[in-house]
Amino acid sequence: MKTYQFPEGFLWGGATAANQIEGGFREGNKGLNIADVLPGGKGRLKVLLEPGFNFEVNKEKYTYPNHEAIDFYHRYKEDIALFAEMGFKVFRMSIAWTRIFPNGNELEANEEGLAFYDRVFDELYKNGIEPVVTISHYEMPVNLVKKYGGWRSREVVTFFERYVTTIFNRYKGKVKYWMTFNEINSGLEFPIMGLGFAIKEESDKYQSTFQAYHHQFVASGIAVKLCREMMPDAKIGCMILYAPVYPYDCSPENVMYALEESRLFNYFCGDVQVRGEYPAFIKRYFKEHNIQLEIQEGDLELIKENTVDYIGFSYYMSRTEKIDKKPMDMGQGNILGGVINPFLKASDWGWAIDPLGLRITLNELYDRYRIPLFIVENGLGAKDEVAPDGTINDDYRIDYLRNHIKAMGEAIEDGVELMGYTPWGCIDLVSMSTGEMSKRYGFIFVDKQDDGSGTLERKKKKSFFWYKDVIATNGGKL
Ligand code: BGP
Repeated sequence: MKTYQFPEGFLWGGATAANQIEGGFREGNKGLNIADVLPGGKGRLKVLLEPGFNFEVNKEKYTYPNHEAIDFYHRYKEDIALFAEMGFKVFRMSIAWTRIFPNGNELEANEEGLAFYDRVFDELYKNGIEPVVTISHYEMPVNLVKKYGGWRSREVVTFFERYVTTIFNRYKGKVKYWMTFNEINSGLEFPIMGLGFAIKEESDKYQSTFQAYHHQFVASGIAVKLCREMMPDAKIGCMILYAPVYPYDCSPENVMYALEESRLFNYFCGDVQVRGEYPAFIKRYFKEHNIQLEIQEGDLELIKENTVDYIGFSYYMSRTEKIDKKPMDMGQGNILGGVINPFLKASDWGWAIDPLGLRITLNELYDRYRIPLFIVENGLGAKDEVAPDGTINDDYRIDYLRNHIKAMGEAIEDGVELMGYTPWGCIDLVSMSTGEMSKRYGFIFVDKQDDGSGTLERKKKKSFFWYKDVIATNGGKL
């Protein structure tokens, strides 16, 4: 079997987000964020469209899986010890904005929240693990959503700047790798998570969405600038949800359509954050959809001068497109749309499994941007069973990850500069799109069920031991 060479110092690890692991949703003066008011269940991203949804907690009507999540808030020491046992070099996590500024717009930061992340970072260092921190991972303060309409409002940029200045100041000696907005482009598909608003009106689809993006790009420019000034040794990246878009067939119309879809979804945000300017294709799109951005003096210079150091991205699936798709062509559960690709199998949630697509992605991104890449999410959501002897034999997960790591090895041979790999949900956590616990990604099983029951006990799956070997051999043994 072919073996692969990964660069020395390759950043092997795992990835999570505060709202999906911490729990303690009201502890330490934490305020409510978007994830706290999203009920559990498959339709959770759609519930916002229900008339009268008011971004409040209504426990009579709904359950809220993020409120307790997997209780990392109290169990972080145990979890970090398990990550260290696997040999993690890095751990991707996020800071919950609402632990630091409970309402998002206070003048003073919340010391209890700041102290919590100090404890987590210290514990990571004690275990030889470097944190990789996402500044904003689908955790916008509810107050900013209700009062300001999320990123629609320019004022949110000021609040974000205060939040970023505070955490940079506090953690500047402790965090070397930062990322601004998780899956920034996802707002085009599910705007509530990243942009802080539901698509309700026609203007939200075009005008408000892209105005909100402009505000995020300015916010990102500010974060990069502050990072350079305050932490000259740190690296700061963007974070993109990447899914290569294949044309369904070789008809030039479908090829062009796939190209347009890919540019809008995969490249629009990257072009602004990496190249520092709005690309020509988006200017045409703005014209065609009558979008007029309000741009303040200095915004474009700020964006141009403060581009990111690396590209963090998530990769779960590819997408296949044709212009005249009919409902019967479309897959079940493919969160990004598109038609069924007859060459690929899909996960139980209908996400197309495509390891070669990862090699394609790495090459496409590197060809376009020529800066280091970091795969900060990848993995298989699956239902795991605990056997009567207590073991969890997740060979399907090992297969999935092995094939994706091989694709990374090939891309490195192609010449791609890849910094690291942090598979998603290295410990079972609450699923973003469904709010379920039973959609599991982890190397570590957490005894918690969809209805909230369970002891929260942690158990090592078979993949735990496999991944430990992968890291120990720097990808030599897959
Ligand atoms: C990404 C998000 C994560 C995560 C992952 C898996 O889009 O950044 O927060 O949840 O997808 O998705 P899901 O939990 O829906 O399976």
